[in-house]
Amino acid sequence: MKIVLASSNEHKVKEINEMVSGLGLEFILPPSGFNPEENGTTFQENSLIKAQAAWEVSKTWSLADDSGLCIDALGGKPGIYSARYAETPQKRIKRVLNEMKNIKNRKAHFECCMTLINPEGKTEISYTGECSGSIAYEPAGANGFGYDPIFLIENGNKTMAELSDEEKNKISHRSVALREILAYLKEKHLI
Ligand code: ITT
Repeated sequence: MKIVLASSNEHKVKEINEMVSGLGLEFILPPSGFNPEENGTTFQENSLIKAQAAWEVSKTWSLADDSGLCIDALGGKPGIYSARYAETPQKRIKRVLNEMKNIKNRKAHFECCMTLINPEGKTEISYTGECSGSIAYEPAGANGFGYDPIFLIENGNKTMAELSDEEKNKISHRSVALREILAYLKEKHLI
């Protein structure tokens, strides 16, 4: 089964394809013309906007991933603005560390809302996965992407960027959401 992945983030595409290897599923990039305006106010709204945009240009199964880092002490920020919090990933990390300077409550979580649309254009399932942790005082590790170097995993003293791909894919917000999508597809005998 082929599913269009409504994303232009190569890291997401890589992680998702790693997680479905051997399942007879193939995620393909959207055809040209895919350029959604992410003007929703929640992960779920943006996820739906992206899935619908991918469906518009492909008219086939489409899956979107809208995700981000939510920090308790910052009232949930950067949240849906995670990808736009500063110009580059390094600058985004710097901004977060700066805003968290002198803040003791480091609690945070990653969120990922996946939305699956069928070839008729109807939403089949939308599910949000979370991964809890906290914000480190300085970056560590070189794996993963985005905010991984400053996200300390729960019950561990490692950042997400110090985990192997396999370790990250076992606990990530993305894997929690994807497992639900895969369970749904299996239940419907689609995979
Ligand atoms: P698409 O919309 O094309 O999928 P995007 O990167 O703009 O790509 P989002 O709007 O969903 O995607 O923003 C996600 C941002 O949240 C991403 O750019 C990272 O900064 C952050 N993020 C999401 N998942 C992450 C992860 O697993 N590790 C680290 N940072 C993550």
